[in-house]
Amino acid sequence: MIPLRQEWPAQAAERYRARGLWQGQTFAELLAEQAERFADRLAVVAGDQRWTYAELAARAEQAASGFVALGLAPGDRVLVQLPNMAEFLSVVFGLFRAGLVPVFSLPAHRLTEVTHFARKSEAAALVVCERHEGFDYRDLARAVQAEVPTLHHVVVVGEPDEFIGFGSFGKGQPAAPPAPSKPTDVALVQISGGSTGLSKLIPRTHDDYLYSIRASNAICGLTEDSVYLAALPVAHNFPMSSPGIFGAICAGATIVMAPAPSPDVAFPLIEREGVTITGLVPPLALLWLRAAAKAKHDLSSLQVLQVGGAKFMPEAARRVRPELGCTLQQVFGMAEGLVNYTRLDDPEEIIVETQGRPISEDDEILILDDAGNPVPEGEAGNLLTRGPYTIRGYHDDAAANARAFTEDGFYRTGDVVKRVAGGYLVVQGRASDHINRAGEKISAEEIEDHLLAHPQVFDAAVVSIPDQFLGERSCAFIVPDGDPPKAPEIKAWMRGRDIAAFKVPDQIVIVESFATTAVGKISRKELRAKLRAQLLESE
Ligand code: J2J
Repeated sequence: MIPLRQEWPAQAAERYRARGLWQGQTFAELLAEQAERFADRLAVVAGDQRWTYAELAARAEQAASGFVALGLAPGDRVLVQLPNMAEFLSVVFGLFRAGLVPVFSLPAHRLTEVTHFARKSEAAALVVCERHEGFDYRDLARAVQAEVPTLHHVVVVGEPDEFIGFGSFGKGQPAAPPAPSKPTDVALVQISGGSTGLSKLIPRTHDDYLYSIRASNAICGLTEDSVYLAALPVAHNFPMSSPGIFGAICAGATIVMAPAPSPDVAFPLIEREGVTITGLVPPLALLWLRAAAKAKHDLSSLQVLQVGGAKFMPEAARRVRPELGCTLQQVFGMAEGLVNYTRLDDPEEIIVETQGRPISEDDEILILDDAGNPVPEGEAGNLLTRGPYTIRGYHDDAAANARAFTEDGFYRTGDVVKRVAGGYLVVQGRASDHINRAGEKISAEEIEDHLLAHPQVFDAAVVSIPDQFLGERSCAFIVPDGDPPKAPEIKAWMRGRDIAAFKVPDQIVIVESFATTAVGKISRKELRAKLRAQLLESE
């Protein structure tokens, strides 16, 4: 098994510790502490389940016993694919308690993605729910298990069929022995947005992740009286850690799990549970703004609406305070680390016009031109960063690491930003070729690879097209091999590739050939840019 590692140079690590950023605590220790301090306070609400901190800790303890009884050993990886439900927390904290490492997959992921994560992480077990939004995850688990030889166990929240049920999991088993995790160990694995090819694995340590979460709590005003609505899928880094569900646990606050982020589901929950803060991607924020005008529910408890994952346009941002009656907080973050927030007491212009500034004084920011030289203040350039919670490398991917990190450890975010007064960043675009579809990142390369497998496709280029609602949508240009395929056929065929539905191209354009320059073949990047420009011109 390839060990999971995330290491900073000794000097940097010492500084982060000396400055009190890395506090030397693990997630298992955190929950144990909170269960003492906030024993009878409400930790999580989901449907008609309401668990106190003491109850959550007891359930996590039982889950830990179950995982140990399966024969899993500290350091083993467990793929977790669960929607927003209370058990997400008992599973994940059960894994932490047993010294196991959760690897997070989104509910939208399908066989292609889940198999890739399971293989790449050498996962020994998979935890899924029975079904969600009409999809049966047991079928998926069966197919993944057939492909991945290390995947010995499947645990199902709900009716397990031939698998292990989470209902009585760990009951009557001996207590899990103390897990030997160190704060510098990898606590969990996040998934990259995947700017080139398949998603990469992002190992985060207890020290670094907990620092980013605690510092986020301070910036977002999370206290034990806060009620956090988990509207976005909690496996994603934003609702997990900025400050998200883990921030809520760190604060002794209450998490309300929304099964869906739409206003008809979320608004009644806000009223019933007195939700004070939540996070959305821009298209959802637009939906909420539209629905708020005729909402029958009392949303007055909501103090902070965080919006991030993709650029929130100033015109929409400006509407949040008057129409929703709460403070907008823009969040520009990435699963690799760096998170920027507008501060709650910032002037309205900063909140509306910028994507915030870094969490930490120790976040180092470089904004460079394509030749690698710093751009003058206020001009756009490529954003690079390193700091106390930004990774120094992906798991087991030397080629990606060589591309994405400089020799002195800066992460090339692929984002193009400008820095304005006060160190605030404004996202201008990006250098890398992915599509940010409503906050879901799609790698152009990954989709092109799928398209090239189609017998009637000679060549394919996938680009992002501005979209009023989604922010961006995906468009696939296809050069046919013989008879041109029809767009609906291509879409249906893509759906059959067992990939997340958001990756199926929104638009398909058949072209005779891809233009090449007189000199010869142009790069993929130039080609995509050219095709995008042609399409936009013709519209
Ligand atoms: C423009 N682009 C943004 C924003 C992210 C908090 C919030 C979001 C994420 C996230 C996260 C953006 N405006 N406000 O992990 O903890 C784009 C950038 C960035 C990429 C990272 C968090 N907020 N982006 O979205 O790993 O291109 O994390 O590099 O999914 O999303 O995507 P991801």
